[in-house]
Amino acid sequence: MDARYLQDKDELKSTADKVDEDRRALLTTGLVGGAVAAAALASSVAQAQTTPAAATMTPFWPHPKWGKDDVAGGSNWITAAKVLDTVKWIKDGKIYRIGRVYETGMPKFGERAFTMRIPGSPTGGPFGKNMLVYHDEYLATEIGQTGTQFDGLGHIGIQMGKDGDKNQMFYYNGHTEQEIGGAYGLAKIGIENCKPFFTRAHLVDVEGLKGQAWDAGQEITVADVRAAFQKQNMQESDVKEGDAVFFNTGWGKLWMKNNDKFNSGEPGIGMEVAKWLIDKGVCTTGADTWATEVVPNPNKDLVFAVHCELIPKNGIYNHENLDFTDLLADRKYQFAYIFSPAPIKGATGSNGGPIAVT
Ligand code: UVW
Repeated sequence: MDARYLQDKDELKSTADKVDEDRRALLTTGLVGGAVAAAALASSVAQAQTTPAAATMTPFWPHPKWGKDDVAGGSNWITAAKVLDTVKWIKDGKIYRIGRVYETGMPKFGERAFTMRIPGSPTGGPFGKNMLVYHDEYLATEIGQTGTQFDGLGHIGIQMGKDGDKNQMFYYNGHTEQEIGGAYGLAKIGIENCKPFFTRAHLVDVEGLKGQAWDAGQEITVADVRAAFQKQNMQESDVKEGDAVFFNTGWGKLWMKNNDKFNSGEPGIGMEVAKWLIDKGVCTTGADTWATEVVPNPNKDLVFAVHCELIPKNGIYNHENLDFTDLLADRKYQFAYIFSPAPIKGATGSNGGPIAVT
């Protein structure tokens, strides 16, 4: 074996050990800053694997409503009736972008990348007597997991056996890592199976409720959700099956202003609100944060537990890094949420340009 190769492997191992140390620091002492926090967070799920909770080991499939063969999860709620019901919420015809601009300098989780290149200047041409010249771009990124990102059903699974046993890592509807994993894309439950969304959405503005942005590690409770509904003059009973519920915490104000802080943790929902969302039968949730859920979780044993509860166990999607600034300026808390995930076969999620129409 090549000596240089062995040396590289040693370097890699010591980097991995360092990431492990960072991860433990995050879980035991809470937030740490910037890149260290991002690296720590990126690998923190592994920490919870060593002592699984009993509930984690209970099979969670088949999906009670969508059945064992389903691959579309919460997007199944979007029926013709749902679309027609949603249209009733469109009153003034205003369109709001609720996604972020994608750019290299945006905050990213862990070591994820976003690199765009436009070769040549222009890339090609001139063609024909009309002398057409053109540009095209090359993009290297975790395409479904950077910027405004929509987590698909193949993004999150739960290990229920020994480390590395791919037959015991379970995803939505009990699909195993062995079945779905693949270097060139997921063999099953890729984002191409998710149907387009056109549904009623409710924005829970907990920043508005408190009069200030929330801090990392602060958990939004059901009581907070109810108080925000009341303050916003909305009824909890307005949330119907197949609707979307989003959260504004104010954390999104850090986007491109203080990326290290943005990455170092976040306020968000915990298991209590996750269960409320499941009871309501939402199709998707989302927030102005990179995970929607509270990080670090106030329960030090839990890491991205809301992801586990919503995505593999209940087929509920999660739209992260949304931007509600314009909606909030107009005090629009209920709107038609319109989003069609890019149908990239075998992808774990989607980027894209979600809109709110009022
Ligand atoms: C993980 O990938 C763990 O989180 P997110 O969905 O927030 O990117």
